[in-house]
Amino acid sequence: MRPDLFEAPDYYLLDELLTDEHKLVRDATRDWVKRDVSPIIEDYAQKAEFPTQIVQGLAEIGAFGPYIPTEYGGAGLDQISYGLMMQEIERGDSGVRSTCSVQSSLVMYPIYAYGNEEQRQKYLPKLASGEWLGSFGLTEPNFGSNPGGMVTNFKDMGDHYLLNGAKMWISNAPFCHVAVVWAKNEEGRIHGLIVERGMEGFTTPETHNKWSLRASATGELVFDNVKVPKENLLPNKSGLGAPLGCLDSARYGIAWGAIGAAMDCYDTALRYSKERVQFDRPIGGFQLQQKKLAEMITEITKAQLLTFRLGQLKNEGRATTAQISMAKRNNVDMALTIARDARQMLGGMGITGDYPIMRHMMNLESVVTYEGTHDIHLLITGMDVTGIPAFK
Ligand code: TGC
Ligand code: FAD
Repeated sequence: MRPDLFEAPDYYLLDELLTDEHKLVRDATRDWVKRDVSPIIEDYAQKAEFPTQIVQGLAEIGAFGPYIPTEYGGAGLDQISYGLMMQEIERGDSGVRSTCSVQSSLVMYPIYAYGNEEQRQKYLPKLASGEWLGSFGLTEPNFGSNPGGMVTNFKDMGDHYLLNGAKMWISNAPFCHVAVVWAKNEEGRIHGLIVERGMEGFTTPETHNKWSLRASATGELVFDNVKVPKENLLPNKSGLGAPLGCLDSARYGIAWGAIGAAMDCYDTALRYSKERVQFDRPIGGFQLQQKKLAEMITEITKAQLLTFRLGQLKNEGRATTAQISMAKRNNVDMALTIARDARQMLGGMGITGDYPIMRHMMNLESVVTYEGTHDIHLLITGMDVTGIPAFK
């Protein structure tokens, strides 16, 4: 890939609304991405391999548990800093941001919010330091958009639980040390269990042949009579609302992350449009190309404003699930449209790994599907404004 010359667009001077801490976190993450992600990411995406060497760096910049209190090893930052971090990391690659989302919002968050003190002390510092990586098992082969139908289950055997079932499409599964797994008890109530690698009957086969998120490892979590110690059940919340509560936090991070991918595509296309000459003038001088660039910066700016306000609401504990859905859906769709237009602006060069656009575009096909599909988020908004659920 060519040198990373990224310059972030800030058309409405949003920087003026950020605190010094926000800017420090954002700039440190941006520098780290330029130094440690951009030079290697294309190669890893082409090889379909997760770059394990960046795990330590992610931990050092605070990307594992940005908003988890420092007493548990987290960075103790606010929600806007968390969002800016996700934006910068996804500017590098959605797969790398995925690893952070899973670790922070889908593994550390439920242990912090639904776990007891012993569980927090045992797992959170190791996850924050990157010594352990986690995964989150909600989706099953027959239950994706409808996780409430899950069939993975556990039985109370007196001194332990016996876990059976399978989860599919699980980020980080192939190498995770621990998995937060959602399963039904004998009464059909959903609970979270912490399953550790090495427990007999627990396997994590990798999912191959993905055209998207190639630098992120995806796999299954398979439970064949796994004996889970009773102390590994998350005691403080149960029901479908427990995993959905984690999704609120991860979807919020994705709303910011998608802006990063869009900014990278826009910035690349803008630079290219000034350099590439056809018919004796830079292609950026043609109205059709200017239309694309003007629409891109307009949509990025709208997404930045939407997300910044959402961050303020999240800091105040007032952001609703439906508001988060709107931002996730809008921003990922916006990024995907920009990636497709930016790719066209680069002509044939747009399909090569010399530029990041095609990789972003393919990654975003997963981002628009996971954490609730584009259509499910529309239905969440529809339900919120009408009061009538249209899922079933
Ligand atoms: P529904 O009846 O609406 O709700 C069941 C219970 O949950 C409560 N609830 C929530 N609680 C907390 N936070 C939320 N966001 C909540 N949303 C709902 C709700 O109040 C109710 O509570 P109670 O006490 O009344 O029982 O549930 P439903 O079965 O009708 O489903 C609703 C629907 C479709 C919106 C939901 O199932 C959904 O969001 N589906 C999408 C599934 C999804 O997003 N899966 C993501 C898997 S994880 C993933 O993709 C990780 S990718 C990671 C990466 O690599 O970055
Ligand atoms: P389905 O639910 O089968 O949906 C198929 C289509 O039907 C979609 O277009 C959907 O919008 C539509 N549809 C479904 N229901 C309705 C309805 N009621 N009304 C209208 N349309 C509907 N899951 C995890 O638990 N943990 C992870 O770490 C994780 N990582 C992932 C990583 C990747 C790369 C991918 C691709 C997925 C990951 N997922 C993970 C799973 C992801 O959350 C699911 O793929 C997603 O929720 C959709 O489920 P599904 O694929 O089964 O599609």
